[in-house]
Amino acid sequence: MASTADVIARRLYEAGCRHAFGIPGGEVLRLVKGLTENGIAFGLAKHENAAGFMAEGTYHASGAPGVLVATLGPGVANAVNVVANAYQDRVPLVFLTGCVDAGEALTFTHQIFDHRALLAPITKATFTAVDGSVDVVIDKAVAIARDDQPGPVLVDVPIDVANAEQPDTPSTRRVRPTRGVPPEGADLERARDWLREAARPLMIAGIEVLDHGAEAAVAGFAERHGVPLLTTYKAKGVLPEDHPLCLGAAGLSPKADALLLALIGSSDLIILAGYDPIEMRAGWRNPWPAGTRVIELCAVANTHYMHQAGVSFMGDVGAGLDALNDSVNKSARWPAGEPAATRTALQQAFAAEQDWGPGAIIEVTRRALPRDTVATVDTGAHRILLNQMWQCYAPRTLLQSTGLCTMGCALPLAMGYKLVAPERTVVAFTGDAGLEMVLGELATLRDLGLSLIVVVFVDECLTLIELKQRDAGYANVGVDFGASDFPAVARAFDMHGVWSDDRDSLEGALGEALERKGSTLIACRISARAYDGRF
Ligand SMILES: Cc1ncc(C[n+]2csc(CCOP(=O)(O)OP(=O)(O)O)c2C)c(N)n1
Repeated sequence: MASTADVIARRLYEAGCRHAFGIPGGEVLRLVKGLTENGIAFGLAKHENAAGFMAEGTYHASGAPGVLVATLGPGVANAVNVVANAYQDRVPLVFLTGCVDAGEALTFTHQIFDHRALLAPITKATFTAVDGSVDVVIDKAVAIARDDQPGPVLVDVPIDVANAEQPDTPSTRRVRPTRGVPPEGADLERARDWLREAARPLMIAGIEVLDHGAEAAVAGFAERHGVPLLTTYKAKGVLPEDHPLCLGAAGLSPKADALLLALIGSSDLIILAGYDPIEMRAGWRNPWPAGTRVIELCAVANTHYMHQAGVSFMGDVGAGLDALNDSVNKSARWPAGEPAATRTALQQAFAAEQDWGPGAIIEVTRRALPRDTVATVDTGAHRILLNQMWQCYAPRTLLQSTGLCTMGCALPLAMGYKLVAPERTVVAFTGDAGLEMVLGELATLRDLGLSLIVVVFVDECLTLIELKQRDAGYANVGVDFGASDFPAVARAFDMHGVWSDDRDSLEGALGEALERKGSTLIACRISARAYDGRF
């Protein structure tokens, strides 16, 4: 016999999980004890939302599902945002919660609501742990969380089940299924013909390339067939962004869209490699002229209708590209050189300010930090500019919320990643409002003893929203806020904190941060109008 908590913890451990995050309440104490006694360290956060992002950070570093723990009622309610994020951003997250027993819930109301009903629309599945079948429940939860498309699964554990002993049965774990069959038949022949005949092919890669470990297949395909590649924000770095075939990333920048959508418009074959349009603006609805040849390789059936493709293969993205590889085109692609011209135009459009501004901050930081730095970025004006300017040289080296686009993710994502990969340089970029949303987690950073670099774009404004407000001709309301002494706040949490107002001071602060044991916060003061016309 083993306790419920032990069974859950052991199955998570077998799935590669080594960290869980959350805030305990009486109803999950038994679970927390089980996790820690079975090799899964429990990280105490200040808010369940941030704890969920720490869990996501561990996933990007380890490949194992993130584990979030919250107690009943307010704990679950606090986690709604990060669960929605895991759903929209395709993050495998096992969410463990406690609840009162079904019988008790009939006559007891304090802190009680239906956790499963609350989270149903933003989870892939929800379970209530069942006495005698706890192993099946947790195995299913892990499998569903990891299956295409990855996402969050709730396991609500009633107190009497948490305290029960479970039979020590052999695992019923399902073998992870092989993804689909490679493309074949008439559609494959058609796709090969299209590739052979294409003079101006273009590939768009998205998150499913990362989910399927198809990065090398994408890079190899682009090079072999001379196909330029653009990516979503999540797939940045699938091809090193200084590679001549790489056109950078698209997502939220109208300025980048104008250049990239024009190139798409002149292409005669679009290859969608694991491209999930949940990251894209409305301008990416059917972004190519009607009749354009489009080959789609996707993990799940295209039910979003953001676009349609002439040929759509559902299955493993890498295997799909390999099947197309047979096709040989002997003539030069893009004889008029449009992709190279677009690359140059993008570089000019997103050149850094000569002296100081958000672009200069991004440029100086990219140059000062190692090539394999892992960056996280929060939501706001700074993120849009950063995605266009910050070059990634490997996948999963810029973490962010691109489906839900929530604020308050950059700091905890960086913390989770650094915990699993202490040897990597990890920098979190955040707006001042985004940081103030999760300021308490600086205490968690202190308690976890991590060495991070936090770069804050300080403009005392919700700039992205202020831009929209001004564009709409509305009065300035609810977007400006007062000055905070961020370096002093950092020092209060045992971090090193400095102001930076120019390129030299930022470069110096980053150099010192790299040498320092412990975390550094660099508060970069910029004007509230610094993003005007920038993206
Ligand atoms: C949780 C959450 N609340 C509100 C928003 C809407 N929103 C998007 S960007 C933004 C402003 C962020 O301000 P700041 O962190 O200072 O970054 P900046 O835009 O100034 O770069 C807001 C309020 C959001 N995306 N997420």
